[in-house]
Amino acid sequence: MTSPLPAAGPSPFAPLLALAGLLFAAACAGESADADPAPSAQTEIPCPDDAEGVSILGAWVRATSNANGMTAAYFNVCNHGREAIEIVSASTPIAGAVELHETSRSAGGVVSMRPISSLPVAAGGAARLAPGGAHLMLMRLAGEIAAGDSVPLTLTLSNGETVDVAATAKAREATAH
Ligand SMILES: [Cu+2]
Repeated sequence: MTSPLPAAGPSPFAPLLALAGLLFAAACAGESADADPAPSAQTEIPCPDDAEGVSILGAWVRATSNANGMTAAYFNVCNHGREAIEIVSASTPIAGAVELHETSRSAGGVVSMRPISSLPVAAGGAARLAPGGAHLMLMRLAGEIAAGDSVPLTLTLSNGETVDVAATAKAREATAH
């Protein structure tokens, strides 16, 4: 996939905002193209027994050379508490905005993606953010994200607490186009 942005130098925000719809569509297509065709075989999430509160496991961000563009972040969430919680927002210093998104595939195989207001995690339960499903969409990136980079994420929970996690950037795997 190539950048939808024109090959220009630093540009003001106005053209970027005008392109926001296009960028969104491109990011959605890129996200869904990596959808795992059979994720149901690995739905078990190994949560640590000795943890408290909320723990975040295996956080990673898809590396991208598209500065000013978008990418997605994924992780597993374990809720060790006795109360259900929701992830209600997220932020990172390297992106202008972060949204919670859900990718779904219709019975006819049509993949679509939409913002969701929160991501619930049951008491004693877990949730998985993974390609083809829920993810964080990092938008208006401050620059490129190279494989191996560490991306700091701050998650805000419905109880007002925040959780900091470092996500490791990984290259897009086996992409031919
Ligand atoms: Cu998305």
